[in-house]
Amino acid sequence: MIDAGTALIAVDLQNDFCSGGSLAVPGGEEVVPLVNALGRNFSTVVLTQDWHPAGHASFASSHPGRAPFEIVEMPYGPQVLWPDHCVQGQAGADFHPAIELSMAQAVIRKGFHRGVDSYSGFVEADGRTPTGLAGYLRERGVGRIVIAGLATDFCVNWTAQDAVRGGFEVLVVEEACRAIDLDGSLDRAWAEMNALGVRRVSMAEFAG
Ligand code: VGL
Ligand code: ZN
Repeated sequence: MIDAGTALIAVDLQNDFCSGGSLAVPGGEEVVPLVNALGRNFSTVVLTQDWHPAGHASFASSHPGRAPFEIVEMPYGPQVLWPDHCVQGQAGADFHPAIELSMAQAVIRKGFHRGVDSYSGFVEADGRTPTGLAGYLRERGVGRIVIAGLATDFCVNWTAQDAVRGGFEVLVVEEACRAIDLDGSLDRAWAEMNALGVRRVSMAEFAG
């Protein structure tokens, strides 16, 4: 068992990011058994859940004349437009049925403000609205965070970066993540995480 000062954060393991979902990440469901295996070795496990209201600003359908994967300028910076996904209360927003939910002690929902996206589990895309996750972890004595899930180049990347900025030591388990990879975003994500001191690790470090 890994000490309680190290938390596993499993990012956005939801139906819409798996095969058949509206924003399917290639191979997304393949990480589910890996995350389950990790989770069994951690005493502190948190799940994040992308949780958008209908008509969310990150949906291309909310921007007349725009198509998914185009980029628009929002008050807080550039925003990739996505197909409608992870709409509150719909099946696409549910966790993948094979995730062992019993291992998770908290679910952090994000992206619920209509006008602001939140790839990060810590801070919304405006760069200043916290979700409360840092305080939750700190109060529980967590100093080290291990991240797995979807998608490597968006929600995993932003969560990892904000975790470093929040003062945590951060490790990302590469095989337990899958990427969207838009125009080189996966390589950029690893470069950004690397520059901040995020450690890229393999399953063998945490699940035997
Ligand atoms: C995500 C795009 C939009 C993710 C969430 O989980 O990486 N990507 N919303
Ligand atoms: Zn989203």
